[in-house]
Amino acid sequence: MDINFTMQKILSYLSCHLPFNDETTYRRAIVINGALLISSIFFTFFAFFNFFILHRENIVFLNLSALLISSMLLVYIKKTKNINITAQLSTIALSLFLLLFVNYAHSDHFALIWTIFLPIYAFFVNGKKRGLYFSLLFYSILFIMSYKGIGVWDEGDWTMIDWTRLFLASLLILFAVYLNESAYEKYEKRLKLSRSNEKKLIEKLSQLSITDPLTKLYNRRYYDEIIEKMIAVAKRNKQCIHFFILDLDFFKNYNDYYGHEKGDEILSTVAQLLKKNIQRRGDDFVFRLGGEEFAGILISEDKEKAQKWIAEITHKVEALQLKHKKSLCCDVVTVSIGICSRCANEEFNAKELYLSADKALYEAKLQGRNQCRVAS
Ligand code: GH3
Ligand code: MG
Ligand code: MG
Repeated sequence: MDINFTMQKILSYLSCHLPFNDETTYRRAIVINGALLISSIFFTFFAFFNFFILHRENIVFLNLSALLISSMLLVYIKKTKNINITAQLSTIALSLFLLLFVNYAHSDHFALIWTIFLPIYAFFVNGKKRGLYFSLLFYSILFIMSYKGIGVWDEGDWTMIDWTRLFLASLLILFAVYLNESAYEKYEKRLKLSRSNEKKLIEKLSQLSITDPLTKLYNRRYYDEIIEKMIAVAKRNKQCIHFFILDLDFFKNYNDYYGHEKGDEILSTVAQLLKKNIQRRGDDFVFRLGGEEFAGILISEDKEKAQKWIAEITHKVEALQLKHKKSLCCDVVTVSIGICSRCANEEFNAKELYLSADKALYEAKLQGRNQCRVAS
């Protein structure tokens, strides 16, 4: 038998099959369920033992009441998965049981020893603050009760020294569990903080890994990642996908004449224009594929309208009137575009889409640049 596997099964059962994303709740669920389960078994045994062997009917009544409450709480926690309420109810039940038990048994047979379980349980399942309230309330009653028992309990054998021992030992255990819980809560807070920082960092990193640093557009990596998905979306929605590649005209000449920095500014300006005009809906994307080459994806039913909209980009870039003295086609910065539109009923894939758009772009360049060509 695989011990680890069995233990996992037991823990999963005791944790009410809660997801392991909140350690505190998970830990509390296990402790509460485990305690309720064990007490149900023990109280069944004690009830039999006290009734048939010791003939202590008073205690039997107490045992059966505890068994009933434990079982009811077990059903409650399984049904509602409300860990907080069950924690409080079970702590109250345990306090009442221990106080009644001490009241019946006094200090006979070390009966008082069982009271150490109250602070341990209360802190474990309720946390530092509520655990302290429950424990202090419990001890206030216990200490008064046991103080009143001095010279009375155990035919006068329960003395002031015994009471002082109980008092000191109880305070000591209360202090120890309080410290333990405080340390745990502090550690947990820190863990949560570092986890949330880690999450933010991962989000930032993954955002960075798909963003072009200069233009802040999506990069080629993201294009590779998303293109298949977008084709699937278009096919599923019975729509058309419009893919285009945009390339700046005579951009090498621009760099050579105006300098690389000015060239970068042009790239950013064109990128912003693209973003503003194309990436307006959730299904539209623009990318910087590399160098002075951009791409875009649009999904829509109306093929002509989409192509017209994309072709408009050439006019919009020209309208920016960014001086380009070394362009051989105009005196301002211009772009050439190749579009490939494919609809759900056609057979195509990402590679074909790209090659067709690239071919159309090549034709646009060949035809004199500053224009848009649509692949057949
Ligand atoms: P065509 O009209 O045929 O596209 O000619 P072109 O000069 O634009 O094309 P070519 O491929 O010959 O040159 C591309 C130039 O783009 C080369 C390089 O100077 C420029 N470039 C590529 N990446 C960057 C960049 O990150 N910043 C800047 N400023 N320029 C870049
Ligand atoms: Mg170019
Ligand atoms: Mg190029």
